[in-house]
Amino acid sequence: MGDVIDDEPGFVPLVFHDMPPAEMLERAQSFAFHMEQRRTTRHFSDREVPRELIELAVQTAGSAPSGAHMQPWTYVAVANPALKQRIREAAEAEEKRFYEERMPAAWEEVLTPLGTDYVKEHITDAPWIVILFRHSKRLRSNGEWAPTYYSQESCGISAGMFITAVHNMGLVTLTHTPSPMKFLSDVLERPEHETAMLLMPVGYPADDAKVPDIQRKALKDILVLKE
Ligand code: IYR
Repeated sequence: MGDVIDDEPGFVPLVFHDMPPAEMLERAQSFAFHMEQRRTTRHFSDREVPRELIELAVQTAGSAPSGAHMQPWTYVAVANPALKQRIREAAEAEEKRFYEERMPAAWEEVLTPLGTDYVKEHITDAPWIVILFRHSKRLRSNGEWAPTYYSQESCGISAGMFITAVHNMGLVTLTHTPSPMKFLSDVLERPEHETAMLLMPVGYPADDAKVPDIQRKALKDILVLKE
């Protein structure tokens, strides 16, 4: 069996660590418990975070699976205060219009309990903001543009891994979606085939950080078993 794979160009043996069942269960339980503690907060401290931690979170995000292995993502990590200020001002201008003019009633009714508004202090408070750009196209080696595949799904998975990595290293983040986001391409000088998808401040929570008093769905409400 191994011989067949070894002989196939472009393939290498899978590195897989078979774990004892008791260890599997122990790891699954402790990881689930750890992830259950994750919360999204809008209240960040300005306490510094070393660049290496941000690099490791993006490295983790970059290990995500992606459609046709296109890896259709670029993470832009911003610590520069002047740049964060410009991004905050542009985001707040867009958000003000959304909150005061464009938000439909059905949207407002589910957003109000989360306590969001157009003021985005997290963009300047957090030591880092990380913007995920999705690649909608790729340049082929013959110079022609071609589509990427399942880039929304791929970037969604990658962002989830980024959020998990940030929680695992003892920091907090927020999935902020300024709308519309085109200004991020301009301010951060990204090429036309990259589209901003998420803005994630990363840092320590503020001393008085608050989170909405909300519950997660129970396992029985999100899992359907057919055994
Ligand atoms: N983009 C806005 C509005 C907003 C929308 C959803 I859906 C949220 O879960 C939270 C906020 C903002 O970032 O404030």
